[in-house]
Order: sequence, then structure tokens, then C-alpha cells
Amino acid sequence: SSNFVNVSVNDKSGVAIVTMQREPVNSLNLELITQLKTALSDLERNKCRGMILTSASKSVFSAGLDIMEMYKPNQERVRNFWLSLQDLWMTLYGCSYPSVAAINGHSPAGGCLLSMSCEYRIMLPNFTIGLNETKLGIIAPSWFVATMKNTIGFRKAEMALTLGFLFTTEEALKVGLIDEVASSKEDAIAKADKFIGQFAKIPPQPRTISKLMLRSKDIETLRKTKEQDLQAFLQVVNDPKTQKGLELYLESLKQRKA
Ligand code: CO8
Repeated sequence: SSNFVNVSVNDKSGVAIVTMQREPVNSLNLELITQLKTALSDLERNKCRGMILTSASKSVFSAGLDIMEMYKPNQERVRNFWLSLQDLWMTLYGCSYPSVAAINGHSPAGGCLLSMSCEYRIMLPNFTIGLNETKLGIIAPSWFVATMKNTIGFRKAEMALTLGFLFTTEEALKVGLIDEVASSKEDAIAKADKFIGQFAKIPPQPRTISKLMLRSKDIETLRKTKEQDLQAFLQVVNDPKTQKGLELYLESLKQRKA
């Protein structure tokens, strides 16, 4: 465990709960991203039996990428920020152990990406989830898009992405963006344990190979185009129009509160 990520492993089941705890909204800054990636890689090395990703917050799973990482960025840091996000996604999307998102709060944009990268999603009622990038005037990268397409299918992904649609828990269940609704965080963890428990009877290697047969193409695509993807991101981030847009969005987030 580290300051923004808590890892607790159940000695009996071998299942790890990875809790994001960067207040107030688990926005993904360089440190949270790096700590998550380290935690997931450590679990891989220690041959854990399953991983449940959740949040310490009562109302937000993750608010997505930390806008402050992209607003008037230091060039060296924003470069590392994006490379570490790519790395985190490749690690989570391709991990060998069963992965479940226990979505106990709002999960927009990057929060939705993390959720979709798991194998199973359980969400609490009255929250929202989706790739809302177009609504913010930005474009979700191709690997965000691929992840959504793989989760809910072409047609539904196209509608969701073009509209920048944020689904309520009920809508997400209907469209297949989540798999189950839980009444509380404890219930979500219990349901996640139950999902992971099903693999106790399945030989791990065939399980992993099957998972990767479905997922490795998109992972390899990013691995091969990491640098181009980075350059495309940097170009967008450094565009004055993007900076103006982020500034207005930050102001609107503050005003919503006042
Ligand atoms: N980054 C940085 N700070 C944030 C973020 C964020 N993503 N989200 C919220 N905050 C800040 C708020 O400004 C506020 O700060 P302060 O206390 O200083 O006023 C604090 O966190 C608490 O936020 P709220 O008061 O809004 O908390 P609520 O519990 O009322 O609401 C929500 C939580 C629903 C998560 C709400 O904060 C929200 O909607 N946040 C924005 C979510 C969002 O749209 N994220 C998109 C990020 S972009 C992304 O992930 C992918 C981009 C990929 C392509 C990039 C190409 C350029």
C-alpha cells in the first residue's frame, strides 16, 4: 500500500481489494496512476487469486483524469503522466487474475475506463458512469474507445461516445456497461468475491490465455503506437483552445459548488 492506494489481501481467499484513496474525488494524477500500476503489477508477481478495485470515497469512484495535470502543464510531467496512464491501462486490461470493479460512486471518463478494463462491474445505485469526453469538447483516445466497444458493442459504444453519455446505474445495467447492482459497498464486495470465486474451479492458465486472446490485440496496438498516441495527446493538451476549454470547465466545477 502507498498513500493514494490501499491494498488488502484476504489471506483465506487470496483476493485483493485495491482501494483508491486520493481525496476528494480520486482524480487520476501522476502519483495515483503510478501507485495503481505498481499495486497491480505486485499482485501479478504475487499470483493473487483476484482483484477488486474500489474507492474510499462514499460518492465518487474516480472523477477521471486529474484536470490539473493537463491545465498549464509542465511538459516533462505531462509526458510522464500520459505514459504512465498508458502503462496502467495495459497492465489492468491484460492482468492474468480476475478483476472486478466495485463502483461505489460516480465514475466519469477515466473512472469509466478503469471500470471497463476490469472483467466484471458491480455498481451502487444513483451514480453515473460513462465516457463523457465529447461533452467536454475533448476526444477519448482510441484505446478508451476500443475498451468501450469491447464492453458494450459497436452500436451502443458509438451512441455513448458521440453523445458523451453519462449512464445512471440503471441505464448502465440495461446497456451492459455494468453487470450487477449492489445495495452497499459491502454487498458489492460480497458479489465481487462471488464472481471471482467461480474461477476457483477453472485452471488459471487456460483462463488467462482465453482472456488475453480477447484483449491482447488492443493492448498490442497501443504498445506499438505508444509514442504516436503520446504525441497526439501532447498536441491536443498544448492547443490553446484545449487550455481555454479546461479553464472554463474548472471554473464550472467550482461554480457548481458555490
Ligand atoms: N480533475 C481535477 N479536479 C477535479 C476533477 C478532475 N477530474 N473532478 C473534480 N475535481 C475537483 C473539483 O474541482 C473540486 O475542487 P475544489 O474542492 O477545489 O472546488 C473537488 O474536486 C470536488 O469536486 P466536486 O465538488 O465536483 O465533487 P462532487 O462530489 O460534487 O462531484 C464528480 C464529483 C461528479 C466526480 C464531479 O467532480 C465531476 O463531474 N468531475 C469532473 C469529472 C470529469 O468530467 N472528468 C473528466 C476528466 S477527462 C478524462 O478523464 C479523460 C480525458 C482523455 C483525453 C484527454 C485529451 C486532452
